[in-house]
Amino acid sequence: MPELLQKSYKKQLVTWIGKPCHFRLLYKISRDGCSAPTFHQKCDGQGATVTVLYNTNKTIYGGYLSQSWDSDGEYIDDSDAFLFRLQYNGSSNPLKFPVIQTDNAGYGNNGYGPTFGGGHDIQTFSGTISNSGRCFSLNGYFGLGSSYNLNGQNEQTITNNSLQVTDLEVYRVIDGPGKKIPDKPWREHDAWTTETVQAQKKSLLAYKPLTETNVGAANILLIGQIGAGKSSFFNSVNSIFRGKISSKACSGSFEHSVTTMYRQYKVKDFSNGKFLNFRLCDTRGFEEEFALDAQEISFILDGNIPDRYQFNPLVPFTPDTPGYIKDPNLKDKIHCVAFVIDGSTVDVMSDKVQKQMKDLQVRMNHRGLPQVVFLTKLDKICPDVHIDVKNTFTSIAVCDAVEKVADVMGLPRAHVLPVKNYESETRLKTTVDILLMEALQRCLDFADDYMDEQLDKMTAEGKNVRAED
Ligand SMILES: Nc1nc2c(ncn2[C@@H]2O[C@H](COP(=O)(O)OP(=O)(O)OP(=O)(O)O)[C@@H](O)[C@H]2O)c(=O)[nH]1
Ligand SMILES: [Mg+2]
Repeated sequence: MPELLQKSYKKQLVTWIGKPCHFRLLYKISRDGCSAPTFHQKCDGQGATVTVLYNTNKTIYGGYLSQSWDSDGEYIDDSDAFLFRLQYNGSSNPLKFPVIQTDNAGYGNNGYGPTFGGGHDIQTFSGTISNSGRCFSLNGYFGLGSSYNLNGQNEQTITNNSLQVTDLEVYRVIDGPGKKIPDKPWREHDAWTTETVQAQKKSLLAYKPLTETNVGAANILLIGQIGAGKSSFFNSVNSIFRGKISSKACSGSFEHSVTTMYRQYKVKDFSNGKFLNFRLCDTRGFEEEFALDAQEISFILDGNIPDRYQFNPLVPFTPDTPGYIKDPNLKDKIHCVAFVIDGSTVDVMSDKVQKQMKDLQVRMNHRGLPQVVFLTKLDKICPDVHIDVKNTFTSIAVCDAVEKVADVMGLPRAHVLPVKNYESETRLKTTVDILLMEALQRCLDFADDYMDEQLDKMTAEGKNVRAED
């Protein structure tokens, strides 16, 4: 689950703390549960921390302690402590409130969540609080002004009078600047402008596989875990060329794969009614306990499985299955594979899932098939990208996820393509379009290389080459 604290607020906190430092998330009530013992278990003895509350009035406030939390029922003496407000009513509005009664800066009690000041200035919660729908109604209280100097502010202007929070996070404050990618992007990219969108569209509309291959449309296979965003990727690309958000392929979150039918989707450009010369082949997703049938995947790669084939996990596809394409040509085969991976799960990808991907890769490598990764849900990896997709190539979290996936998949970093699918948007966005079309264009370039290579092979052998397991 991603951190909520955006980069600009982190920078503000570093300025207030007054020395180079960075943050590591220790505790988050929406992830770990809102319970005083859990807070202490995760945060006691960790050194300096910052506690941040996000309330339903779009106000962000909290407190910093340079000393560790503990559970001994005593006050924590800390002359560097301060309370703060970062955001008020949805707008950035940072203010710092220094400690004045330093021996009462914090209060460590196993029955209490983060508590600041004698009195207490902020008592976040006690015991355990359950999540009531979209927020947590914390049972704490404010005694602001007891141990901290409010500089003329009050409970209303600091907290917007609410302990109803969507989240509460505690970060460990670590000395040193941390891994920093300055303002220079970690990957070169085109300008985030409508001109770029137009140029990308033009290039995709003009795309055509080499005439000698006799292939009318390049086939890109979308493959990956359930819920990774395969169908959403097709829907997103389709939306771009439709000129508005559309959701032709079923997408959503269910226990098992939402997609149960093999579909070779074509994309139509609504401005001229023509189809683009590629197909996005959407498969069902695999699960930790429910691998894809390896032979079935081979049939897909080799072009034996027809469009609209209904997957049946109990009865795998065989040459006797109705619709089996007996002598597929290059035009029926897959020309590039895109592993669709949910960026927000990269850190917790199980060994089983990694093994499934490796097994699939063996089959692809065997056929010399180019592979890329579409790293989806960037907005869930990094709060800055959630705010603006333009931050993708300066986001450390995205850069880390790209490196990690490249490592796991044994692919060059340049083959890992960050994307954000359309999911909650109601209108198209230049930035989202640019990432999607960049990823697609890369796939088509790789598909062309593959077809070119196959053509050479066929010419050399004087026949239609079919890969075998
Ligand atoms: N926030 C966010 N959500 C996304 C993104 N891409 C997909 N989703 C959501 O993730 C859920 C699953 O997406 P699908 O496109 O159905 O995933 P799939 O890979 O086709 O899943 P199966 O067909 O079940 O294997 C949906 O609720 C999408 O709205 C993304 O980039 N960001
Ligand atoms: Mg799907």
